Amino acid sequence: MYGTEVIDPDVPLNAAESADYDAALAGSAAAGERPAHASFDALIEADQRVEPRDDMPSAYRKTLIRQIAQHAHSEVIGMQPEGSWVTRAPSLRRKAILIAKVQDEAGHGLYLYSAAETLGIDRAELLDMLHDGRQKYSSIFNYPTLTWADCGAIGWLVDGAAIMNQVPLCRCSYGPYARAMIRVCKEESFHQRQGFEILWNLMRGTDAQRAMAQDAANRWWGPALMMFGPHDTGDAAQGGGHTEQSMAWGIKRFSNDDLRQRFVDMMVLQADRLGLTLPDPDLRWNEERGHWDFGAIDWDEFRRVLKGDGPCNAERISHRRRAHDEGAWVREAATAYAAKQAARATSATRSTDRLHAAEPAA
Ligand code: BYC
Repeated sequence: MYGTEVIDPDVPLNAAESADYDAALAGSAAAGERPAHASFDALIEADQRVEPRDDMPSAYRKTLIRQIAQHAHSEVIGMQPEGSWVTRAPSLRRKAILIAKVQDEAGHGLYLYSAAETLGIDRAELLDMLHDGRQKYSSIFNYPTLTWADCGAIGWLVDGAAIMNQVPLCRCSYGPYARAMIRVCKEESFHQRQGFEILWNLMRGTDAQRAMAQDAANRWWGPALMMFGPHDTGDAAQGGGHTEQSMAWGIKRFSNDDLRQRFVDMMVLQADRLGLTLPDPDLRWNEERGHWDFGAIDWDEFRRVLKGDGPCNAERISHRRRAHDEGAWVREAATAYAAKQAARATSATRSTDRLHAAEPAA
C-alpha cells in the first residue's frame, strides 16, 4: 500500500529509506558506549552524544533550545494546512490516512517539546514564545492548501524536504534530539509515500486532476527549497547564519545548501516518474558537478514570510492561540489529575513506611 504498488519498493523514495538512516541507527547504538564524566569538548571531539546532565556551554544549550523549539512549533503549526482537509478528503480511505498523518505531526511536536525540556526550559514558556512571535516556525506553513492536490504536494515535497534535513539530525550530538529524530524520520517516510501516492493517482486521472496536481507542485516547489534555510556555502552565503558553529558542535551535519542540492537531485527523478514538471526553467543536469543545477530562490519572499507577511501567517498564529486558549481546561484537568496521583502515591508510601515501622525487628 501507500506507494509500494506504484514504485519499486527496493529503490529509496526518501532519505529515511537510505543508507544514511541505517548509519544513523548504527551510530546511535555506538554512541551509548562513552566514557563517564567526559568533558563537553572531548565528547564532541570523539563524536559521542551529549546528554542532559553533561556540562555544556550555554551557547550550545541556547542554540539547541532555539532549533528544537522551532522544530516542535513547526510540527504543531504544520498540522493546520492539511488539518483543514480532514473533513474534505475525497474518500474514507484518504480521510483515515490524513487523520493519522496529522496526528503523527502532533506526536512529533510532543517528542520535540520533551527533548527541549531536557535542556531546562518549560514547554509552556516555549509556547508563549511562539504565540508572541519571539520564536519562529518553518516558513513553509504560511502557504495555503487550496486544493486536495496540495495535500499530495505537502506529503511529497514538504515531508520529502523535512526528511532530507532530519535524517542527519538522527546523528545530532545532543542525545535526546537525535533519538527523537529516529522515530520522527520513520513516520515522515510514510508521510512522504502517501503524498507521492496522492499525486500518482491524480496524475493518472482526468485532465482536470492532472492540472490540479501540476498547479500544486508549481506552488509548493519554491517554498520547499526555502525550507532548508538561507545559503550558507560559497559566494551566495551572506554570513551571520548558525551553520558553521552548529556543524562544529555536531548539531548540523551538513550545510543548508548541501541538503537542498540532495533534495533537488532526488526530486527531479521522482517528478519525472510522476509525470510532473518542476517549475524551474533553469533545471538541468550538470555533468561536471554530478548534480542538477537549479534556478535562483526568491529570498525576498522568504524574508517577507519570516517577518510575518506570508499568505497565512496571521491565520496560522491566531488559530494556534485560539486552540491554546480553548485547551486551557484540558491542561488544568491533566495537572489536577497528576497532582491527585502524586498525592495518592505519597500517602501509599507513607502507609507502607508505617507498616514497616510497626513490624518487629527480625
Ligand atoms: N523557516 O543559520 P540558519 C515538518 C531561520 S516540520 C523559518 O540556517 P539554522 C512537517 C533560522 O531559524 C519540520 N526560519 O539557521 C510538519 C535562523 O533564524 P535566527 C521543520 C528559518 O537553525 C507538518 C535564520 O533563518 N523542520 O516536517 O542553523 C507537516 C538563519 O538560518 C528557516 C525543522 O525544524 C525556515 N525554513 O538552520 C508536514 C528542522 N530556515 O535564529 C511536515 C530542524 C532558516 O538567525 N531545524 N530559518 O533568527 C533545522 O534543521 C535548522 O533549524 C534549519 C535552519 C536548517 C531550518
